[in-house]
Amino acid sequence: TLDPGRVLSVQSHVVSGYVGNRAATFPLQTLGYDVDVVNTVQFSNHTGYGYTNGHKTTPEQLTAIFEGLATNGLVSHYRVLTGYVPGAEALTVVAEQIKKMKEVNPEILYVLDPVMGDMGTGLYVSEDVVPIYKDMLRIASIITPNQFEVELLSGISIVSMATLHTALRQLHTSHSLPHIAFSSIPLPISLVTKLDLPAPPPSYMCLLPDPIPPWYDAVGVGEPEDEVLVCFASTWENEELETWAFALPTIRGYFSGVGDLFSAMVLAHFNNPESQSDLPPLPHAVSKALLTVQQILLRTHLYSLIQTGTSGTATPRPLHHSSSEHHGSVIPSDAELDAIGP
Ligand code: PXL
Repeated sequence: TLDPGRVLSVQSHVVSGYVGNRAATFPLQTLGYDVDVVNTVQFSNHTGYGYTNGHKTTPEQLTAIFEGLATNGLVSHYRVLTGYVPGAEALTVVAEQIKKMKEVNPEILYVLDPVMGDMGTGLYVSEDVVPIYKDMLRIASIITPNQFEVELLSGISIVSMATLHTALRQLHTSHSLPHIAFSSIPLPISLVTKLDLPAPPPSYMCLLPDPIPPWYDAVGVGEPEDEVLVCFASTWENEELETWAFALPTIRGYFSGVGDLFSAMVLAHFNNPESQSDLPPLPHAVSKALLTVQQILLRTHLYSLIQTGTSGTATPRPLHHSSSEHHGSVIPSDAELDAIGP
């Protein structure tokens, strides 16, 4: 039998910084989950630094870990999450493990984050993982790709709302994939409110605070008039597609591990009896996840402003620390931050 409070998280470990399991584990624990952590790599730091040292967990080592868990009867996770797996052979071992778990318990909730790269950075895993991820789509309950990953998986380049819609529909229909949470794409707000999508149009949810706090622009949160991030969630059920769009303020900073935190929070809030609402399961989980991510990013951004003066760059750390005076007067209080939300 499955334990609804247990999570199996298969992602990277970095010694310094917070991506992969280092971004997912603690937030999941604060929500009460018992998190079993398999590290696919142990790196000094994330790959965005340009230089990374450390090692990848070999396919044999991953097989041994899964075997040990199974032999001791320790595989009863209802929630399973996979993220950064840099090589095809290792990913095949992970896929086989999840297939085995699903054969025994088909109701397992499997959130697949096909971590492969980003629009700015390009591919940061071996390219032979792409066909394996395509094959894994049929065992996933929810996938949490970014634009780069949707394009790789669907083979469709996203240049308009119509092509985005076609790509999402293709991923759902050709792999019987129930849910996609497409982590955000920057769009002007004017576009979002009259989304030119083919039918059915998405339900639109605005996660921008109203009114916009006076300190927003001063600390580097984009004015919603010109820049918002839009996240799309879609559910394919009874041969029908339902879509939701969420608008969020852009924070002008450089962050890593945001997608990893997002996928963990979607996993945590989907079909969680302690976290229910009137919304269907996917938009409920996505809105909860987005609000958590937004709060953490805002606090990280403000912390970085206080540490570094004006750069607002979370990582990699600047070499020179300057004074925090410049922003001192506009940094909002915890109470002001807590008040943010739709
Ligand atoms: O955030 C995705 C991610 C996970 N793990 C490692 C990474 C990255 C992105 O750069 O380098 C090791």
